[in-house]
Amino acid sequence: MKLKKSLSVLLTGALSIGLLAGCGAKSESTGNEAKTDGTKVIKIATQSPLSGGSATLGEAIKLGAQLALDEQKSKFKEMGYDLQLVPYDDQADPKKGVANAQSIGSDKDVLAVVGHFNSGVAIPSSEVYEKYSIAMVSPANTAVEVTERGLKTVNRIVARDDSQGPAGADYAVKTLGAKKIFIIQDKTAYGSGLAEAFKKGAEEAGAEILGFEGITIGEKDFNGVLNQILSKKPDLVYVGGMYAEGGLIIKQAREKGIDIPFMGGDGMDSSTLVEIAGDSVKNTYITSVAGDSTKTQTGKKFIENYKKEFNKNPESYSVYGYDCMGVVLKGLEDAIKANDNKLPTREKVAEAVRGLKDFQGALTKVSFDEKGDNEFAKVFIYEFTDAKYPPQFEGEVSK
Ligand code: ABU
Repeated sequence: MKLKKSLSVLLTGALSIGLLAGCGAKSESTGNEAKTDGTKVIKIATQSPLSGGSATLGEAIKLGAQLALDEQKSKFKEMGYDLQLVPYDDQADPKKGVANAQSIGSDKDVLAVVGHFNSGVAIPSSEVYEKYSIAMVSPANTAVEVTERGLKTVNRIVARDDSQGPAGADYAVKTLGAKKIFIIQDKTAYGSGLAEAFKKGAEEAGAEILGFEGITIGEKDFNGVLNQILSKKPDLVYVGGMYAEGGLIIKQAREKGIDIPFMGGDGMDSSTLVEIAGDSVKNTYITSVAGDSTKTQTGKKFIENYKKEFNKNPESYSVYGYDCMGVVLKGLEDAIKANDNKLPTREKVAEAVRGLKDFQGALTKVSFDEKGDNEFAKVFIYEFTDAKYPPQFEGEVSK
């Protein structure tokens, strides 16, 4: 009698699940459970620094991704899926990024990741995504190694440092007329790689490199390296690093009377650079792989929606978080349609993402090559003429 009752409960349960699945998405191979309204949960993770020195841009990536996902929720609902964002804080720490990546991989509902901000975190974390066949689309990682490892799941929508470094070098030497350059770099995968690429480009353009000094993330007192600069008398200082250290270096340099131009890369493309350096930021140039959203109608609309939603101005990488989520969701939609509206596997989502052609985001156009680099990625130059953000857009300097 007890056995009969249990069987009947089991059959009724199976029947209900079957009926519910018939109303919406059909299940294929993952553990995604149908909800009571018949939809199936699909999670997209973000990984970026939400705490610590890089949190301004890490949060911007998350918020941009969140906005794109929220805008597309109803479309996926009609297809039978409940889209959910799961934000992870990688703390700009490779160990934390890898631990989070393991959690992401173990959660069968997660089908893709938007992230990271730091190349030094993306590189080890993406080894884990590859193991789980989870597509990663990066809004900000520029270190060459990110896509040079031949991983099928790893993609980025921004330019690489082997474009950004030489583009900055050309501008420094040929436009600003720098002949003697001192380079500071933060010894990370990003900072040292970018500084090396800049150095090579500057030497090829005819400049002399007077120093190539390492600093440490989190360092606050730069008197040592600034004293070297005072004695060597360069006509430009290049910083391969992030806005937290870059802002302090510029501020302390100006306090010592070093009034020559400073230049950095996209790691300094943040309002926090201006907050830290204040007026000292004037006469600073940055290359960035992030374009100016005010230059297009869709970019302007993005800024308007972002401000309305979050009550704050977007940062350089906000729109890149948004466009990365757009890329992920287009790949996901294609994979669902190609699978007769059934839930696709992670492999199929990753293949669909890599296969995207001419995806038009709010600011970026995206077609991935065989390595996962974006064929349309560009490099831009900006100048801080005043202590305000964003800096003045000078133009495109892609090489
Ligand atoms: N591209 C600047 C952000 C940091 C990074 O790539 O490590």
